[in-house]
Amino acid sequence: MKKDKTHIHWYPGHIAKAERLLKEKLNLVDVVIEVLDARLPRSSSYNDIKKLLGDRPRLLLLNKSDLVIPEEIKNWIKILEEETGCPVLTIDTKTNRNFNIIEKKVLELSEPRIQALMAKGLLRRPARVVVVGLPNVGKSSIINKLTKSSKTKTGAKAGVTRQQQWVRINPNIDLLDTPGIIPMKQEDQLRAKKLAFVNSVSENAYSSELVAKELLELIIENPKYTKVFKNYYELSDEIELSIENIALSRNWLISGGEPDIERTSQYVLRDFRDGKIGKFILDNI
Ligand SMILES: Nc1nc2c(ncn2[C@@H]2O[C@H](COP(=O)(O)OP(=O)(O)OP(=O)(O)O)[C@@H](O)[C@H]2O)c(=O)[nH]1
Ligand SMILES: [Mg+2]
Repeated sequence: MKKDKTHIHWYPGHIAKAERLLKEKLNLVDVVIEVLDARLPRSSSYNDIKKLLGDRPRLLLLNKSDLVIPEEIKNWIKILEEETGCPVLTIDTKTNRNFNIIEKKVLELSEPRIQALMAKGLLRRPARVVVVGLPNVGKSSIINKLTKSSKTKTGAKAGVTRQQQWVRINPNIDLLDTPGIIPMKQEDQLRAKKLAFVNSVSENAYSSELVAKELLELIIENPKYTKVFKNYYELSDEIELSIENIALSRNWLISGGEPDIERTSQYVLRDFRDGKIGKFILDNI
């Protein structure tokens, strides 16, 4: 059967299993660290997390903040804190920005739960923490930094992480060394597309040509971002921002001099994901 690659598909069987695995991990811990992609402060969050968490406190980390403009993400911190009632930090695993604050926040969030155990006559124990998030948001990179080792595999593709154990990252914090992977089941195609732009959707779920085209369609809605793209690909103001025009400008052609749409689409996605073109937040406030 030929795959329909014009829509991004979610697989219900996989989702049920992923939700069960996630729930098992969440049940083990006092505090949940939810990792978001700073380029998608809303679209990379998990709608159903409150239901899964019960009364467990949550810390939100906007990772990959090296790929966004600091003033733009500041607005989102306020919005997310108001909407969720959870503390929010912008971090990135490249410069370790704000990493020293993570443990402090986790201790603050876990303390009421530890106190409640002690009130029942139990001895103080380290807070138990798990890192959760969508594919490719940087969960493994964050766990590696927190455990200060490279035991946990990191990779550029969606869905690299498998198997688990506790790592004591501080005398008062035990971290699960494997993350909880949040399943993607959004029926919302715009959100699905945005996740594909940042590579949070497995690459065989869609065609790069379509995703790159739709990325440009979204960028064109924002004049400032359009300018950044045009500067990068050396397109003048009067030329439309399109895959064809980027191919022609860059001389990415197939025999006969036609624009090489497939290769150009892949290059545009790569340049965008690597932050080469510029810094972008793709959700609207
Ligand atoms: N620019 C940038 N890239 C990052 C950052 N953190 C992680 N990455 C990159 O993002 C990609 C995914 O990182 P991982 O740590 O493997 O992400 P993950 O959430 O564990 O991914 P899965 O295991 O596939 O679910 C890798 O190529 C990392 O190098 C960051 O702060 N900034
Ligand atoms: Mg991983």
